[in-house]
This record gives sequence, C-alpha cells and structure tokens, in this order.
Amino acid sequence: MEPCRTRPEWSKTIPKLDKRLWRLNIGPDAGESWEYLSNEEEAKARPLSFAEKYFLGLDLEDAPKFQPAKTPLESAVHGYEFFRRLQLNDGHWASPYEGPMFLLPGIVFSFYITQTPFPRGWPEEITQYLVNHTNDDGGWGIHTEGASTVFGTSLNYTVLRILGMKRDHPIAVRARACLHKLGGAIANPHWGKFWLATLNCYDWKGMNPIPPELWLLPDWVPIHPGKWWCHVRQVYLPMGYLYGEQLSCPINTLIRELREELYVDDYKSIDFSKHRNTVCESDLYHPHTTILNSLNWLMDKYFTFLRPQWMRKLGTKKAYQLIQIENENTDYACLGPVNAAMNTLCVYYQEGPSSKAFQKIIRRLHEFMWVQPEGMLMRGTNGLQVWEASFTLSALADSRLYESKIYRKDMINALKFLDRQQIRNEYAGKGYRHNSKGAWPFSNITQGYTVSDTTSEALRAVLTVQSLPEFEKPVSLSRLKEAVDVLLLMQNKNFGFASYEPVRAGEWLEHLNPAEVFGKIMVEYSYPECTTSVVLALREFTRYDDSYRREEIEQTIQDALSFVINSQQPDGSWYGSWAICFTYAAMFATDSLATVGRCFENCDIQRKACEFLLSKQRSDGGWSESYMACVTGYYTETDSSLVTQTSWALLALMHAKYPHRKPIERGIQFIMKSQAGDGSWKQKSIEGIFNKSVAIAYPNYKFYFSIHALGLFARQYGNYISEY
Ligand code: LAN
Repeated sequence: MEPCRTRPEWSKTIPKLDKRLWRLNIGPDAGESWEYLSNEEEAKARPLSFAEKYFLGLDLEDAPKFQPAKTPLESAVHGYEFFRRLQLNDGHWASPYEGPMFLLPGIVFSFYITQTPFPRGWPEEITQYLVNHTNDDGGWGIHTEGASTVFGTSLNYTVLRILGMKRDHPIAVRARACLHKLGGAIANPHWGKFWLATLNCYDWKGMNPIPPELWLLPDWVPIHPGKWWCHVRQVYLPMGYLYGEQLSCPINTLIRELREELYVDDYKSIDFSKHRNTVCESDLYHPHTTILNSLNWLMDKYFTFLRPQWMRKLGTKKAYQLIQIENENTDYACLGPVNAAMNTLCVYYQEGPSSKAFQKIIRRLHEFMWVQPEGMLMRGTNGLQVWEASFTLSALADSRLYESKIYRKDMINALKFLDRQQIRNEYAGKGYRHNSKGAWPFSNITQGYTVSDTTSEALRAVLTVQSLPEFEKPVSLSRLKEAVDVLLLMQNKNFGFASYEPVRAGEWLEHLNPAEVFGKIMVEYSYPECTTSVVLALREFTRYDDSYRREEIEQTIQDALSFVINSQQPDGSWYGSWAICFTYAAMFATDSLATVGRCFENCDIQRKACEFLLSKQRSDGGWSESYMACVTGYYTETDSSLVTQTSWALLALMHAKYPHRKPIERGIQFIMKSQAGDGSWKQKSIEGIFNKSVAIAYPNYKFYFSIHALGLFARQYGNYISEY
C-alpha cells in the first residue's frame, strides 16, 4: 500500500476496528460502497478479494512474486499482473480518491443535522482517518499535504466532536489550541462559515450574502449562475437555499459546547455581522476583490432595508426546483461531494426525513466514502470508474499487452464496462446542463455529467480497442458518432476545450469569487490537457470512420492544435490544471502535436518541450514535480523522484520522438528499479490537483501510466536496457 500518513502514538488512543470485516459492494451502475459486516460468520461467508485486501492494507499472501524485471516489457507485464488483480468483476478499477480535507465535514454534518444514524463502522474509521492525518501542530489543512487552516481545523475538529471524541481528549485539546492560534472559527472562509451556520455554531448574520434571488434573474444577465462553472453553481445553489431560509439545526448540549470551544472569544459576545470578511491568512488563496466587497456591502443594505420577503421566498422556491432537477438528473448521486451533502440538507428540510428523495440521497452519499488502512475518507467524486478504465485500455493497447490471451479478456471486460457507462440520456438544458447523450462521465453513468476529456479518453480507448484484431465491437458506430457530436459542441472561442461545458462567461467573473480558498473557479477555462484528449479522440475517430462530419472534425483538430501551441510557455512548458503539473500537461500537449506528425526533428515546439523536461530530470533518472508547482505556477520539486511524474515526462519525450535514447532509458530504469517484487509501485507524493490549491491523489496513475511508458519505450526504442 501507499506509505500513508499514520500517527500510531495518537491513533492508539482511539477505538480501532478489525479491518477484515470491511467489504466493497459494487452496484449495477458501478457505484462503489463499503460495508462493515456485523460478525466473523458473515466475513467467512464472503472471503476478502485481493482488491479489498490491497485497499485495506491487509496481507497479500496471494500477490505475485517476481525476480526484478530485465526488460521494460517484462516490467510492464509484472506491473499489469499486479494491477489486473485489482480489476473488479464488472471490468472497472476502483480507487481511493483522497486529498481534500473539507469534504468529510459536509457528510458528517448532514448525517448529524438530519439525525440519520451513522452506518456501522463510520464513526470509528472517520475518527481514525482524521487523527492519522493531523498535522504536527494539531490541526488540518485544506488537503492532506497542506498546512493547517481555520477551514480544515475548525470543521474537522467539529467532526471529531460529533463522532464522540471528548473535549478533553489530548487530540481535541491539541486541535483546539491550533485553531485558537489561527484566530478561532470566526476566521473561517465563506464555506467554513456556511457549514458552521448550518450546525448553529455560527450566526447567519456573519455570512456574506448568498442570495437565492440570483436564480430569478433572466438567463441572459452576465452574472447569472447558470453561466458559472458547474461545480460552483451546483454548490451555491443549495447554499443559497439554506442561506435564504437561514436553516440551522436545533441547539443542543453538543452545539452549546462547540460554540464555546470553537471561538477564542465568548460566543455570546461576538458580533458576527462584523466578521463577514474576517478570514485567517493561512486560508486565503484568493482574497476578496474590492468589487466583491462593495457588492456584498450593497447586497447587505438591500437585504436589511429593502428586500421583500416574497422575493426571497420566490428565490428559494426556484433554487429548490433546480436542486430537484439536479437530484433527479443524477438519481441523487449529484455532481460532486459538496453539493451532494448540501442537497441532502435541503431535501431533509423541504421534503422531510421519511420522503423517498431523502432516503435515496442518503443512500447515494455512501458511494463517496472509502476505507483504507488509516481510516475512512470522503472521496472527491463517487469514483473514477470511466477515467481509469479508459487509460488502462489505452496503456494495454499501446504497449501491446493485448497480445496475451488473458489480458485480452480483461480488456474486453473493461471495454464492455465502457459500453455500459456511455450516457444514454439527453440532459441538455435541464438545470443548465450541457449536452450529454453519447458522452462519457468521469465516474459512472448515474452521475452522468459530460466531461470533455473523459468522453474523449473513453472514446479513444473504445476506438483503439475495437480496432484491434480479434476484439468485439460492443459500441456501435452510431453511438461513437454521438460521442463525436457532443465533443464538436464543446470547442471554445479560443479553440481550446474546457472541462464540463464550453466557457459561458468571461474570466472577469473571478472578481466575484466569494470562496477565498480556491482560485479560478467561477467559470470554465480551456485546458491543454482537455484539448489534447479531444484532439486524440477525434483523430482516432477519423481513422475508424473517415466520412462522418469529416471537414468539421479536421477543422476542430487544426484549431484545437493552435490552442495547444499558443498555450506553450516561453520555457517550453505547459501549465497543467488537473494534475501535477508541467510534467502532466507535457504528456498531453506533445501527444496532440504528434498526431499531426510534429516531432523533435521537425518542430521547435516539441524541441523546446523536450529541453524543458530534460532540464528537470534528476540524477536518478526520475522526475519529482510537487503539487506546489500548480499552486505557484513554477516548476517545484519534492525530495525524491516519483514514479507517476516520471512516467508522464517519459511519455512526453516519447510522443515528441526525442531522438536520444539515453535520458529516456534512465527514466525507464528508475521506474523499473522502483518496482516491488510483486510488480506494484509506490508513489511517495500526491499526483493530482484542482482549483489551483487542492491536492488530490490518483493512486492508480502509478500503474497504468508506468505500464504505458514501459510498453511504449519497448516499442519505440527497443525492449532492452543497456546496463543489464
Ligand atoms: C475532477 C476530477 C477529474 C477532472 C479531470 C477529468 C481530470 C479534468 O481533466 C477535468 C475536470 C475533472 C472532471 C474534475 C473537476 C473538479 C473535481 C470534480 C475533480 C478535481 C475531482 C474533485 C473536484 C470537485 C470540484 C471537488 C469538490 C470541491 C468543490 C470545490 C466543489
């Protein structure tokens, strides 16, 4: 397993469960949820699978055992031999998608406020997770690797108390000391203030306004929330509803205690209305602009003196209608973990705890949770099912591992999985959604949100595999065309592709970003990563079928390439937004150029990209880019080389057809030397990022990108290593 952070000296002071009783259930739609069995008998009747043991950090006595690989291809085979044991019966791979430290509070508060009993095992495992991830100063940051903040510390402290930790437990005492040193819960950013207000531990008067009336504006108004990035609009929607109705849970003994514990000053003496803009320095990634502050001031005056109550009511009514649409569109899975937890509260208040809607949404929340050796966490999404199956298929195809009969079977299983996960419904226009029929989501068909690059990577994988000899073709040409249709609707005016939708409003809206903890969240942007995925998928499609919308596809590809080219920085790098950072983006950008025959020998852009990457190669042959590169915008390193980042850099050099074998071979050697005797790899540091500031882990990247790099190297540069 990963070398996860554990604090044995602290975690032994709290209850620990027998990990052998956890089982992973997979729903018909590939929803993943963990269940804690009630006794040994049940456990015996349902033996742990290899994947479950791996995820739970239990002994893997049935793991493969290998001598160190002598060739890159042998290393790829060893890696895949391990990884294939993690494939689930329905063809997909699951993953502990951890990192953000502001998600657990949402789900725990929602269960607590709605008086829903916590499922068996949750309180102990969540407590374990938080304790194991405590920083040295006793607090928590915005993500697992970040310095303590008020947001992370006040909310996670509250979680521990809700789950039963006593206020005088040394862990609670330490966390409180850290929180008070940072200024106490009063210095929370907007989202922290909001969550504490729902719990009645912060006064709604201390919130900058979240007017639900915004949803009443005509759609053409430039600041209409329908134009915001979908995650932001789906979060501010339930926030607006709860703020509009000022809904907080009834006060009780615990809430009274929390009010005392969370603040430096006496709760009753605090004038909350004066603290709307009090935010701790360590929480500030995106400070308020003067425009936002002025707007907040104006809105406040309007709310206090002019706002008609019927208007507010109309606003919350409209907001609830849109919440219902979101819930129904996603069968209550919701777009992401934040709006899922908030929508749960809205459904509870509006429809009641015995309503069907409430039962459904609570059930779906389980699918965000993940158990691992150091406890239970809430994941960034309800899984990465489609994303991971697509990359694995591409890696196996590119490295020719499909030539093995057994691996071919795995691939067919994954291909059929992708077949089942293609979105069949059209959600366009329903709750401001983009076109969806024919697209692929990031996680599963139930969540069902179109993403440009998940559609593209899935489409590419399906096309590649369906073109291989002796493979079935479950996805029909007409459905492949539907995927192309969705993609062709997504190109932006600057010719790039964004994440979920084409850009709907200008970057100027960032001036109104009220969430101090994230950057660049208000609107969509074009990304070289997403743009490349689209280019590759469309190119692959033209190889599969050269007649359908041929001219439009060609034009889209040429235009998209111009975006990729223009977004190269003077030093030859590309900034990556969805993983770390320059090495990740380089892997994509160089691939798009390669599709039109541009390589090191004939293209300055590729040459500069290679030079940039080679200037960052370390003496052990690897790369070690850290998440701080995304935060600061400058290439930044961790202490040691990392398998995933090395694979990305190598793939980039290979896409660009870098003519000298030696540096690439050194990187390949680093990957081979890092491989364990069972074929697996360990990644010592986090790989992903979002919203500029939040790191998130993609634990399977070390498998399929390494396999891909090893396999491609063997094909392109020969299957040998000079020093052996
Ligand atoms: C993701 C994960 C996948 C990611 C890629 C497909 C890799 C990317 O190329 C496009 C954007 C996307 C789909 C993406 C967007 C933002 C997500 C959903 C996440 C990083 C996972 C978690 C994050 C989500 C916003 C977390 C909740 C936090 C809020 C601030 C609402």
